[in-house]
Formats: sequence, structure tokens, C-alpha cells
Amino acid sequence: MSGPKSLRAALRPHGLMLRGSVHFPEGEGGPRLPGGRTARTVVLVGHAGGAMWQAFCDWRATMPADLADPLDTWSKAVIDPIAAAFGAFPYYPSDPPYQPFQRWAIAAEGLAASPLGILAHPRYGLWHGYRAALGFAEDFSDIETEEGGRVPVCESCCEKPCLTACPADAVTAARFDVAACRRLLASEEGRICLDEGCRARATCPVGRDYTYPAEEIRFHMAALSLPVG
Ligand code: B12
Repeated sequence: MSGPKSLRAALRPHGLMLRGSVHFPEGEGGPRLPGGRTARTVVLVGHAGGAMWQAFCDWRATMPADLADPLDTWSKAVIDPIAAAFGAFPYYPSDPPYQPFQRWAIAAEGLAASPLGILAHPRYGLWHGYRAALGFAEDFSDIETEEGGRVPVCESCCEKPCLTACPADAVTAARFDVAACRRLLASEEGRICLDEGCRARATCPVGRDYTYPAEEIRFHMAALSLPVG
């Protein structure tokens, strides 16, 4: 790899960032690479706040209106060439078999799950995600994590407003009830969630400055309301 600094520079124009890395002993635990070896290093590529949305919208405007899975398609259009240039194999979060992105993020960034299932970040709150992971055959142990991780965000939140914000009680301390959420989204009462976003996510006091743009929120909510295929 020509270094984490140049990888960061290649990602930046697309509103993407290097979130952190996970390191695996030879042959143990890493995802499979083409040719049968397993990755020694997995670098997480992600986004926070609205940084990625404008880059995606600019690209989207040049594509056919009925393009399927536009955000995933954009991720591949942007990240495939970067992975090739850095000698990495790209994994994408929505491609089956699902790779353990959240487990990797917990290892790389020290994050912990919120009651919504989303990992809470001390700086970005619930307003961040992952677009790809780059698998390398080599062990690059000198890659730094974006600053901010390793603080158990929800543990130190006394009020936990997310637990009482959902009208369908889909968000509980024990689990996120996907079926209850989807029933609400399909009802008249759930229209406001589709238009303005998940109310539980919006009540999180952490990372409010990174709340996604309204159009991006609607985009993700529409995807969430689709039945699981
Ligand atoms: C399937 C899936 C869902 C399903 C969950 C079904 C279920 N009950 O498991 C549905 C469609 C409901 C869902 C919803 C959402 N998801 Co989702 N989802 C995934 C996906 C594609 C696979 C999860 C998986 O099975 N992984 C395989 C196992 C082996 O990986 P793992 O890391 O070891 O497993 C962890 C997860 O499974 C997690 N988990 C278990 N149950 C649930 C339930 C939910 C809702 C989530 C988010 C996580 C989660 O706990 C495990 C241990 O940490 C991942 C991407 C990925 N490849 O991981 C995104 C992913 C987990 N989702 C993500 C997001 C952001 C969401 C939504 C917020 C999308 C939105 N509308 O904006 C919602 C959350 C609900 C809300 N309140 O808004 C992000 C989380 C980023 C983060 N900051 O942590 C991911 C990583 C995708 C990404 N591109 O970044 N999701």
C-alpha cells in the first residue's frame, strides 16, 4: 500500500474516510481474499455527517433515473478503482454473504452498539456508516484510527431518550424490533418517520452536528421500509 495518508487523500474527494483497521494473524479470522489467502489487514472506509451525500448526488445526476441500488452502485464505482490502485480487495456491506462490518468497527474503533443496533460514535453519534472494507494480504500495523473512538457512549447516557421516542416501541434496551419498526413505517402514523427520519435516532444527544441532510435521511428510511428480500 502506498500509505494510509495517500489512501485518506484518495477517499476525501468522495466524502469518505479511513475509519480504522483490523489486523489478523496469518490465516486466522480475516476475510477470504481471491486466490484463497485470508486478509491480514482490513481497512474500514466510511462516512459521517453529510460529507458523502453531495458527492453521491453529483454522480447520481449523471446516471439513469431508474438505476437500482444507487448508493451501493456509487460506492463500487468510487471504491473499486481505489482498492485496485492500493492492491486491496474490496468488500461491501450490502453484498451477501454479509461481512461482519460492525464487529470489525468494534475492533477497529472501540465503538459499542446503541439500542438501535447502530454503533454509537463519541463524535458522530448515530450519524455515520461504512461503505466498504479493503482487505490486504499484508499486515499494515501502522494505520491510525480516526480520532474519537474508545468511549462507551450509551453507557454514560443517563436519560436514554432513544428508548422512549419510538411510537411503536421498536427500540428497547434489549433489542431493535425490526418487524415493529416496519409495521409502523407501513402505517399512516409512520409517514412522519419516512419523511423526517427515525425519531429514536434523532433524539440521541451525541453528534447532532453530524445529522444527515434531510434528503439523505429520507433515502435511508425508504430503504429501511422495504421488506427484507
Ligand atoms: C441486515 C442489516 C440490517 C437489517 C437488520 C436485520 C436484523 N435484525 O439483523 C435492517 C434492514 C433492519 C437494518 C436496518 C438498519 N441498518 Co443495517 N445492516 C444490515 C447489514 C447489511 C447486515 C447485518 C449482518 O447480518 N451482518 C453480518 C454479521 C456477521 O455482522 P456483525 O458485524 O458480526 O453483526 C452485527 C450486526 O448484525 C448487528 N445487528 C444485529 N441486529 C441488528 C439490527 C440492526 C437494525 C442493526 C443496524 C445491526 C444489528 O449486531 C452484530 C454484532 O455487532 C449491515 C452491513 C454488514 N455487512 O454488517 C448493515 C448495517 C449494520 N446497518 C446499518 C444501518 C446504518 C442501518 C439503519 C440505520 C439504516 C437506515 N435506515 O438508516 C437501520 C437501523 C434501524 C434504525 N433504527 O434506523 C449500518 C450500521 C452503521 C453503524 N454506524 O453501526 C451497517 C453496518 C451498514 C453500513 N453500510 O454501514 N440493517
